[in-house]
Order: sequence, then C-alpha cells, then structure tokens
Amino acid sequence: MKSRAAVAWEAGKPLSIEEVEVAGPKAGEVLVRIVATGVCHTDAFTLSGADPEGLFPAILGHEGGGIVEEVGEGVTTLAVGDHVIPLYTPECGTCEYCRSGKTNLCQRIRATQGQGLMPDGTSRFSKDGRTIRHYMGTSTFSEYTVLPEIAVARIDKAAPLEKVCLLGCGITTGIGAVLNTAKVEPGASVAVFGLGGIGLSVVQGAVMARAGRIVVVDTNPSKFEMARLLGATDFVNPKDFPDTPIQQVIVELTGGVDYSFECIGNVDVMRAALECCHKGWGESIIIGVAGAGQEIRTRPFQLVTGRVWRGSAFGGVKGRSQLPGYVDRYLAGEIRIDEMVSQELPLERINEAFHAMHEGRVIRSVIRY
Ligand code: NAD
Ligand code: AHE
Ligand code: ZN
Ligand code: ZN
Repeated sequence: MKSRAAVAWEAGKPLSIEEVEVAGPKAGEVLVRIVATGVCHTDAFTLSGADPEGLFPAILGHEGGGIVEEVGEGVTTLAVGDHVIPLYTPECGTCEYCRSGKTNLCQRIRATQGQGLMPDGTSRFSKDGRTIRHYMGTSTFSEYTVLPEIAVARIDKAAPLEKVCLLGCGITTGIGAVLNTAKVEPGASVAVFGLGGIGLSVVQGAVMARAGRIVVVDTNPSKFEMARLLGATDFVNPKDFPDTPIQQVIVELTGGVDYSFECIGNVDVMRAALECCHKGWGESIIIGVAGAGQEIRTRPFQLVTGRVWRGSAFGGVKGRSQLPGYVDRYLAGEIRIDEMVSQELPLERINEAFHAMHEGRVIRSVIRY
C-alpha cells in the first residue's frame, strides 16, 4: 500500500515528504495507522548524524499513537481497531531480560531493530524500488507503519491519540526515571538538568514521588515557567554563573541533592549532574543520549565517596504490561500531557517541528496525520 511519510534520505538534511510503499505485515506483525506522533530530541540526534546506529535512508519517529489496521499470521494479542502505542522498547515476556525482573530492556529483536530492519531482517518500506530503513522499530513519521506484535501496547480507546502519543517516549521516560530507576522517596531533593519534554516529565515524576526540593537547571529561562507550573521549586540558569561550575552552585544551594537527572545528552553536564549529588548517597540518572565518540568523566573519588551513576531507558517501563496504566493515569488526571503539547502540525510541516525544538521554542510538537 501507499503511505505518506517524512523520509530522512541522509544525515543533516531536512526530512522529505514522500509517498512510500509499505508492504503488509508478515507473521507476528501488525500494520498500524499512525494518528499522531511527537517529535523527540532523539529523532533530531539521529537525523544529525551523531547516532552511531543512524542508518539512511530511514523513516524516523518513535513517539506515536495509532490504530491497528491489519494483523499478520499468528498475531493473537491485537486485533483490527485496537488503539495502540508503538514501543521502541518491546516486551516479549520470555527473553532472559524480560524474565530477569531487573530491566525493561527486552532484547528479543534488539539486533535487527538497531539495523533498521524487521525481525526477519527485511524492511517493509521502499520508494521506487529503493529500500528505506525502519527506525527504533517504530517509524512513526509514516502514516502507515508495520510493527512486531511484541512492540505494541494496546491502550484505552477513550484516550486522545494526539495527546497520549507522548507517552510513547518523553513523558513516560521522565516519570519512569524518577519512579522506577531512581525510586525517589518523599522529601528527597532533586536536580533536573534540561527542561525539554524529558526534564519536565522528570519534574512531574518528582512531584508524584512527593520530592521536597526540585531544582531545575536550563540555559533557556523560558522553560522555567512550565517547570514552575509542574511543581519545580528552584530555578538555575548556568548563564547567570559564568565563573562557577554549576555543580558548585547547586551544592551551595542544597548541600548536595539526593537525586539528579541529566536530560540533555551533554557529557559535561552529566559530570556536573553526578558531582552535585550528596556525598555518601546521592544518585545521578543519565537519560540524555550523547553522540558517537562522546564519553563521560569524573574523578573516581566521586564514586568512592558514595555517589552513584545510573542510566535509564524508557524510564524503566515495560511497555506492554505497564504503559496502558500510564494512559489510564492520564485519563484519571494524574499525569499531565496537554500542557506539554506546544503546537500541532501536519506532516508536511514536520521540519518546522525540528527547527522549533532546536530554537527552544517548544516543549513538544505533535504531528497529526
Ligand atoms: P529537548 O531538546 O526538548 O530539551 C533539552 C533541554 O536542555 C532544552 O530545554 C535546552 O535548553 C536544555 N539545555 C541544553 N543545553 C543545556 C546546558 N548546557 N545546560 C542546561 N540546559 C541545557 O530534548 P528532549 O526531547 O527533552 O530530550 C532530552 C534528552 O533525552 C536528549 O538527549 C534525548 O535524546 C534523550 N532521551 C533519552 C531517552 C531515554 O530513554 N534515555 C528518552 C527520550 C529522550
Ligand atoms: N542509538 C544510540 C542510543 C540511543 C539510545 O540510547 N536510545 C534510548 C532511547 S532514546 C528515546 O528517545 C534507548 O532506549 N536505549 C536503549 C537501547 O537499547 O537502544 C547509540 O548510542 O547507539
Ligand atoms: Zn524519544
Ligand atoms: Zn523480552
């Protein structure tokens, strides 16, 4: 079938709106009509060419909401008409990782997913006979996309897909990093570096965890208003302290925080986020994704003296079993999404979403097909 899609033909170039060919779902796969998709910084990261796994041409996008249009042979847990969120972190339930009880990082299809291919090693996308790669197993920048059954969460049909699509990545990642990875306890102090869709969702998670002080750090002070609305208590713009390392500013303000979260993808900020943690027990969670060749550094003494460095992917959330509950909590008014949607755009204007993100003018843009 034909589908409208935004194709990334090569790194560093704007996306190109095309009519592409989508092959039907094979065994264990489903065809989904994407109704709406967010644009996450990770899409921009891969498009920039900094992603060691970035392959082109590809159809990017991983923060979608849609409706199942067709199911392949052997699919038993999804049906035509189901409302769904695609999962870049699938949940097969049976691999070593799923069974461990220690991680959400199902590895069942990770190898082919990283190559931009379906589990059978082929792509469902093409244009004039040229193969186009999938991306993160989701490719939500195509109106029709094919997904493995294990990479689809079925959700309540009452949920507006143009809002809950953001639970496909940003909002779940931020909230989950607080609740599942850090396990922030009531009264704890928290520092959040970077106030995009991820960092603001960390703020939201910290409020849910009943954190005490929530210090937010961003070089773009226009982000502070939304952070305040969500419950942040202290606001730090590193540009106001040109001569003082930002970790020192935060330690002077708080005595060292119990938990910090890096939501930018900047390895120097990752160091600052670790070093602003309280001696003896402070934990820093890396959420930001850094480019090929980038490495983190600190004095080992920082860890010897009790600080802990962790990372978090998709907030530690198991998509098939736990994401529907996040949708329910949105419907119950317990998770805020609407405020995070700064603008809705048609697919044809998707490059404007990337510009707006780079200029810091939006929290999230949502593309509606
Ligand atoms: P975004 O671009 O919307 O937000 C980034 C924010 O960081 C902006 O507000 C910007 O002003 C701020 N910033 C930039 N440099 C700064 C600095 N030196 N000091 C302080 N603030 C600074 O991005 P996003 O969509 O929120 O994504 C954030 C990061 O999280 C990206 O690296 C993305 O790839 C990553 N990410 C990771 C996961 C995961 O599962 N681990 C999931 C989603 C996104
Ligand atoms: N391809 C990159 C890594 C990108 C990365 O870390 N992705 C996160 C999700 S970001 C969503 O916005 C993730 O889930 N990582 C776990 C995984 O298995 O990819 C690289 O550096 O190679
Ligand atoms: Zn993302
Ligand atoms: Zn698994």
